Amino acid sequence: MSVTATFTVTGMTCGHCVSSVTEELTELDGVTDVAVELDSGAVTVTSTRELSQAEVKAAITTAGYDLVG
Ligand SMILES: [Cu+2]
Repeated sequence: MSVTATFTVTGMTCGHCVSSVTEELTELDGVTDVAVELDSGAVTVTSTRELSQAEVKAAITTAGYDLVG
């Protein structure tokens, strides 16, 4: 099973921010791919299970950014 969900992250300004967010999200159980669009803040996460908003928010907060919504 593969689930794709898109989230909006604010506060990212450069490639380093993109790597931080990608790294934290990749550490979530079941995540197989993370695609970050720096300009729009759109973060697309592909995983083998449905992720909860809470765990995604926690990962993004740990990275130092904010999840919209
Ligand atoms: Cu940065």
